[in-house]
Formats: sequence, C-alpha cells, structure tokens
Amino acid sequence: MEIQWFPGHMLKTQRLIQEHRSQVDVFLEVVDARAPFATSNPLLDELLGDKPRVVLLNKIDLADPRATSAWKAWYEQRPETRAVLISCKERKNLPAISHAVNELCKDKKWFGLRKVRGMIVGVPNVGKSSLINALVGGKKASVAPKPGHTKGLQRMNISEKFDLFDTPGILWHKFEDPSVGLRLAFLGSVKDEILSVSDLVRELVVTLSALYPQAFSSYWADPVKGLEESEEQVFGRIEAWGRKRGMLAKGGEVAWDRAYQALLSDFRTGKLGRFTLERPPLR
Ligand SMILES: Nc1nc2c(ncn2[C@@H]2O[C@H](COP(=O)(O)OP(=O)(O)OP(=O)(O)O)[C@@H](O)[C@H]2O)c(=O)[nH]1
Ligand SMILES: [Mg+2]
Repeated sequence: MEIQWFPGHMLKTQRLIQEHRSQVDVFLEVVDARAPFATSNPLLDELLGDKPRVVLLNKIDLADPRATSAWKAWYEQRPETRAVLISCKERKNLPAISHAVNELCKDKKWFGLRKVRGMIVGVPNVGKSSLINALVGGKKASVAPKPGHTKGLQRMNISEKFDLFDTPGILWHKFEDPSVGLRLAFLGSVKDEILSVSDLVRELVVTLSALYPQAFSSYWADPVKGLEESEEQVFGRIEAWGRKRGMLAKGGEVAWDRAYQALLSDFRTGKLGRFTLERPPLR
C-alpha cells in the first residue's frame, strides 16, 4: 500500500518556517511516542539549520509503557539530542520542557533580558496545538483529531518568559520506506480521505499482531501468527472483532465499513490498548 500526501499548504508552511527561523531561539519538535522515527520529519534537519532543538515525544498515555522506557533510555544515551517524554492530554512531564529550553538558552547573552522565542514543529496531528493548550492551561489553540487542522503560523504568549509559535503539520514529498508511510497513516498524520481505510486496517491488524501477539486475545480465540497470517485470517480477525462489537448489517453479516472505521478509531484513541509501533535501534 503506497501512501503519499504533500498538499500545497505544507510547502507554504515550509517557506514560512524558513522565513521566521531567524526570530526563533529554540525549536520544539513534537513526535508521536508510538513511532518516534516515522513521525520525525527528515526535512526539518535542513529547515531548522543549526538552531537548538528539543524533541518532545508526545502521547505517552497511548504508548506501551515498556517501549516508552526503552525509548527514554535510548535518548538518554544520546546527549546531543534533548528528548522529553510528555502527554499533553494528561499534562505529564510538562515542566521538563521549560527546563530543557532554559538549558539550551541559558548561556545566550540575551537570556533573562527578553522572552525566549520558541517554535513548535512536526508532522500533522502529533499534538502541536495541544501542547500550547497544555502549557497555558486553557484552549488557546484550536485542536482536532485529524491532520492538517492548524492553518498558518500563530504566535502565542505562554508566560512572561516564553512565547511560542504554533505551525501547521508538515510531511515530506516521498516516504522512501513504505512502512514509514503506513505508521504515519495508522497514527492519523495522513488525511484518511486519500487512503483506503480497509487496506489500512488490514495492514494495522497484521502489524499489531506481529508486535503484540496477545493484543487481540480477548477478541480472537485462536493464536495470532503475526506476519505469517494469511489474508483470509486477517479478514477473519476483523470479522470476529466487528461481530464481538455488535457491528452487524442486515442478514447478520458484519458491517465491514463500520468495523474498519471503528477498529482504526479504537486504535488511535487507545481503546484497543497501548501500543508502540517502533523500537529503538539496538545500536
Ligand atoms: N491521548 C492523547 N491525545 C492527544 C495528546 N495530545 C494531543 N492529542 C490529540 O491528538 C489530536 C491532534 O491534536 P492537535 O493538537 O490538533 O495536533 P496538531 O499537531 O496541532 O495537528 P495539525 O495542526 O493538524 O498539524 C487531538 O485529537 C488531540 O486531542 C496526548 O498527549 N494524548
Ligand atoms: Mg495544530
């Protein structure tokens, strides 16, 4: 399943980030803790240049806690990358962000004399606008459970010491590795309207079964064989899941479209469980 999504507003955002770069002291790159690599945009290395950057692994409330610990340990071995694990929803670990920002800026000659200016960047739907709201404790930025929600740059006053730009999520032209495109799509960073939701959900079931063979044990009695599953078995699993959830059409058939949508939505909102789609590299 090949996935590509690079609408015009992303190119525009890229230019806006470049134009505003000189006004920014520190970039806050938000990624999804369930797939920190796939949700990290390779274009940013070029766009942000040598400006200081903090990587924020958001949505840890949805990620597998064991995998999150492994990611934390992996980033700790890389002092050149400052990473902070957070949940905007549960407002977890937010003070660590200003600590990391201050550490990066404290030796600058302007530090303490004027506000620190930050810019939040990242792929769509990772929680950039939610981060603004979590930091100010209100609803300053508009948030939605779909990608491409924020349009245009917006400068927000976070505190007496900190201003932050919110930016629209951006992707890149081509996902060289198709599994990266898939992970972005599973997590809702690609517009669903350009995808075949049924194909996507079948890929999701195969992926989750391989990573978490026990994940669906309450829905499916027979053991999952992960990547060795046949197409028919995967269909069978979605059918069993839909049936168990009472999604039936006339005549007792499973209402397939509803089942696909609901499974995807339950995965994204964590109702299916807490899963992480990537593990840190061994070296
Ligand atoms: N469970 C959970 N959901 C979150 C968290 N942070 C954000 N969300 C949800 O993720 C969805 C996207 O959040 P936004 O803040 O709009 O994401 P964004 O990165 O600004 O998206 P774009 O503006 O489209 O690029 C919303 O449904 C949020 O409620 C989190 O820490 N945990
Ligand atoms: Mg936004």
